[in-house]
Amino acid sequence: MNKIIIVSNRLPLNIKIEDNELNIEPSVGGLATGMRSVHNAYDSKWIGWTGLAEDNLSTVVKKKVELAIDAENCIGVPLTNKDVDLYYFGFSNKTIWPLFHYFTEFAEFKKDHWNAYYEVNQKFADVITKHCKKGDTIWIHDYQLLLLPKMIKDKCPGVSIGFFLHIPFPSYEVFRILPWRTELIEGMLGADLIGFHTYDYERHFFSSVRRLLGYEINFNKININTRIVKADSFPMGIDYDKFHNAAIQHHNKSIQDKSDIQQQLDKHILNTPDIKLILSIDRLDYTKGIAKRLHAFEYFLEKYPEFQGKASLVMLAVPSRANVDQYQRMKSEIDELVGRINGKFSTINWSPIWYFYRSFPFDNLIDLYTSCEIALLTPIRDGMNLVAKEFVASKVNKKGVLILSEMAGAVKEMSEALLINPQNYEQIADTLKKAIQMPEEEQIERNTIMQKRLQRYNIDRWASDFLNSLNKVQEDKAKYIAKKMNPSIEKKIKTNYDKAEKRILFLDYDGTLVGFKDKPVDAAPDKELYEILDQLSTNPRNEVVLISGRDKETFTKWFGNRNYTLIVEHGVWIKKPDENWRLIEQMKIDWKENIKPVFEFYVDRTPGSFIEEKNYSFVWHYRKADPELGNIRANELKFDLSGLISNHNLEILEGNKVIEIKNSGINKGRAALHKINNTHYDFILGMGDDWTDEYLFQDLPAKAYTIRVGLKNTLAKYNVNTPEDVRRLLKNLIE
Ligand code: GDG
Repeated sequence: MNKIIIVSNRLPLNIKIEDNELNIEPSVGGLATGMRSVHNAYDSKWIGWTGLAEDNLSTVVKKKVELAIDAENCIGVPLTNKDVDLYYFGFSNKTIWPLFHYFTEFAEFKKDHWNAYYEVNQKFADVITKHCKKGDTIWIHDYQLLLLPKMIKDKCPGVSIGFFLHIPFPSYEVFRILPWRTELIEGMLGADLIGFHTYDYERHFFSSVRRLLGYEINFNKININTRIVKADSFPMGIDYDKFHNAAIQHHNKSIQDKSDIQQQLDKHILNTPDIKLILSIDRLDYTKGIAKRLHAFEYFLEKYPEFQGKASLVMLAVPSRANVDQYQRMKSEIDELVGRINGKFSTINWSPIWYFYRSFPFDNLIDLYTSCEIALLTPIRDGMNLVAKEFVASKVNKKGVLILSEMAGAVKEMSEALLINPQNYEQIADTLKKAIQMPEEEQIERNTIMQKRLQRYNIDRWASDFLNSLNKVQEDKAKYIAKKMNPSIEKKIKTNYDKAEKRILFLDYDGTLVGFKDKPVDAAPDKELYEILDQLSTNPRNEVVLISGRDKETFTKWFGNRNYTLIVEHGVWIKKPDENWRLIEQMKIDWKENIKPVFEFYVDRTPGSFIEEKNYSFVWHYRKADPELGNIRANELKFDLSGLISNHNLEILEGNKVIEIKNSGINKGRAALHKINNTHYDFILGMGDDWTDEYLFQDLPAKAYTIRVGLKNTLAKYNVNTPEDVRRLLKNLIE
């Protein structure tokens, strides 16, 4: 049976060894909690590091660990202390983490860190490929394993791979700083589906793919030679019921069942009934904006002194990555700030900040979520921020106010929160005042909307959406595979070709007989191509028709003296062997003088682009322009042209990095029909690579063999991958 393999840097377990005995507990944190439900719901294995370095374990303990995690359906990837130091604390947390969160000044670029990152990704790949088989689904998580999808795909092309990035994907201008940027992107593209929390991260990713690798992107699908990779946004949800129900139970607890923390909180609230508790919970990380939050809170108390003694910040900072320098420095800075602010404002009865530097058990987390009326979450950058969602889910009576940084991915789904810029102390101070004074009806109104959304798009929905989307990619692939040329179809075509008395072959040129070049003039026919076409056309039973969007001058130069029929400008002109060019249909060209300046305007504004003028059309080429700008300008040009062409019987064609305008009703299908009209052919072949060839596939008689080059949705009966495949197929016919 096919299974799901979940892969993350760490297994979702905390393993402690005391006196050679193991103590295993489920670990906390967004990814672990979120994926646990997938792990339980499907027949799945979870592969990751145990958190125990190999060099610290005796053989006996290693075996014990292996057995214990096997009971949890987990498989360990053995890592040494050195691996963890260079790959995890090094490349993952000193290079990728800061850079992807726009802390470029913290990013280090060390070759030995990179080497270790590569090697550890390879170690993961080795364990996974040992345990997976064709048809399995592998879901890889996060920034520590960006190279892994490709490593697995190269070795096991038959598995379906999903990758989810839990942190932001930065803008190209930041991503390009990385010396190993191409390797990382190529690594990710080994996946069949790549998921991000938000559309912004997705679009940054596309921009890097376009600029670094030049792959064509159609909506959210990337065409990579013989593969299609899809990227999409899946905002991660929470286990809503778990938080909501825990909060309900919490309210029903008797005094003696309450935790120490809760009793202290209750006492404090009882002594100072109008106190407002403001909560923040984060890993102690520079991306979370903890120091800025403290400065802003200090500023709030100064700007609105009436709240001194009436508002306290309850701040839980969970220790994280304490081996990394920046985290140590930040910890000292925060300790000092808390001390200074408390020293400055505290009274006998009131401290402005209650600071906890540790991890709390889940029940205490609920104590905090339910007791604090306001949450102040101010990340400088945050992939999503689950704490914001958990706080809102825990508000059973719907009262409470969430203040959330606009730099967190979660804002996209939580626009009813009070949004702030974490750098703007003025705004944070004013927003705190607004939150404290917000009428209850307004709180209920805002939280009701957010709760509904969080309940609907919860963690299970997130996981199933991702997995369904991954399945869909596989189904699409299956459709292509069904059309893919194979030896038995080739044999059938060859047999029918051999039997036929009168044959006609319609062959598109660019992208079909030759590959694309930066400049169209560089795509001239080579010796091999002439040989193939000449041999085909000297057979008296054959008629070879080159059918292209090219102009007649170029085709005259290349093929004017050959024994082929030429159809150019998408079906405007035809030239039979030894005859002159003639128009297939009469057309007007008086529109050209009005349209030309529009094209010239776009050439001036888009470096690298140029115009090709044909007798009955203009083509704007932007293959050599900046890919992002090219796409934007192409859309603008289409828009401008569509406003101009009404009543002129013109149409706009969008080809591969080209926009063309020409008389309408003229296309390759119509031209091909014109050619075969009234003649009986018992073998018809049509080959092309872009959507202008779809007219040909559509209009040729049903018995024709139609073949599209490249993995695209097509009306053609079959798909081949490249122009090399086309040539091989033609050579096979000649033999
Ligand atoms: C990364 C991305 C993205 C926290 N303290 C305690 C505790 N927690 C739990 C919270 C929450 C999780 O940890 C933290 O999740 P966040 O989303 O807030 O932040 P990161 O750890 O940075 O997570 C982030 C996330 O991945 C998921 O994709 O949202 O942007 O940076 O669930 O409840 N849990 C317990 N005790 C604590 O003291 N039990």
